[in-house]
Amino acid sequence: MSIRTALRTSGRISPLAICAAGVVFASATVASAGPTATNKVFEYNDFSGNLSDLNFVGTATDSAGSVFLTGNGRREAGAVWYNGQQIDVSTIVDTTFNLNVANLNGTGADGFAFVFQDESANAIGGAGGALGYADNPIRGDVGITRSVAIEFDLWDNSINGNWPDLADPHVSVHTRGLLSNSPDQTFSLGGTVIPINLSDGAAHDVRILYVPGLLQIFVDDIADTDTPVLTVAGIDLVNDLGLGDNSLFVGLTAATGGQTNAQTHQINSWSLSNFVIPSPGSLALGFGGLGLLVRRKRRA
Ligand SMILES: [Ca+2]
Ligand SMILES: [Ca+2]
Repeated sequence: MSIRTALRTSGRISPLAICAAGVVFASATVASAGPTATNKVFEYNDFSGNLSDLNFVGTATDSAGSVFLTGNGRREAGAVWYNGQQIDVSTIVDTTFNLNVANLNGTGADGFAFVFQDESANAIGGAGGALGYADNPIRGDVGITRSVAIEFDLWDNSINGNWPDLADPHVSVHTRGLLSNSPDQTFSLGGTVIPINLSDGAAHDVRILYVPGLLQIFVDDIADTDTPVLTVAGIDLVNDLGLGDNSLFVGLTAATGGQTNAQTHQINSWSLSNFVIPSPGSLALGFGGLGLLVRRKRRA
């Protein structure tokens, strides 16, 4: 698809237009300025093949072509990290995964998260409402340091009096910068209750799109022209996490709690691409700025 077509088919500047622009930049305009094309870092259509680039931590394991971050036992916490390389977060990062949350013994708890972190490829946070990425002050578990977590929280811990939380289900972006992460809503950069029952046992698609300065989260409707369930502006992973090398581990975490309503968290597929923005000055731009960049390149 050409940039012109990509722009015409969307009422706004879409990620597709940005990706299309990247192909053009790479092939025609900035061949001497370094890599600019969309780069598929990894793609697991299922988890039946070579998994040597994945680190399984805690209760996470692979079975029958899927990754199970937790079983449906109590107080489980699991994580899977891509360990083939750290991801360059000075670029656009576009990741998609498919999962089922099932085997509920009750109404379901606790949820899962996609996590950027600079701690280690063996990092794990607390169980229960800590979702495998965060502190759990009730249990004394310590969360993952230097991390930003996009949580998909399926249990409202405020009703237990644990910590401030949103109604379930909700999506929320959490960080404490260099300190261990926290599930407390006080440390959310943005969150919203979503009208999608992620605990229904069915497969759901999740897409996370990070442009330095802007984070967008899509659930089920994940096409470029779809509306994200949550957009958080003003987030810059390199600066917010004090990175020296612009790169982070990425992974998925999940947890169950002490109640009888534990659930499995089953990942069926996962892919990640990045796209290097060609202009050093464009790193702070959102989609509007990138759109200007696209149009400028078209005229050039
Ligand atoms: Ca919660
Ligand atoms: Ca929460």
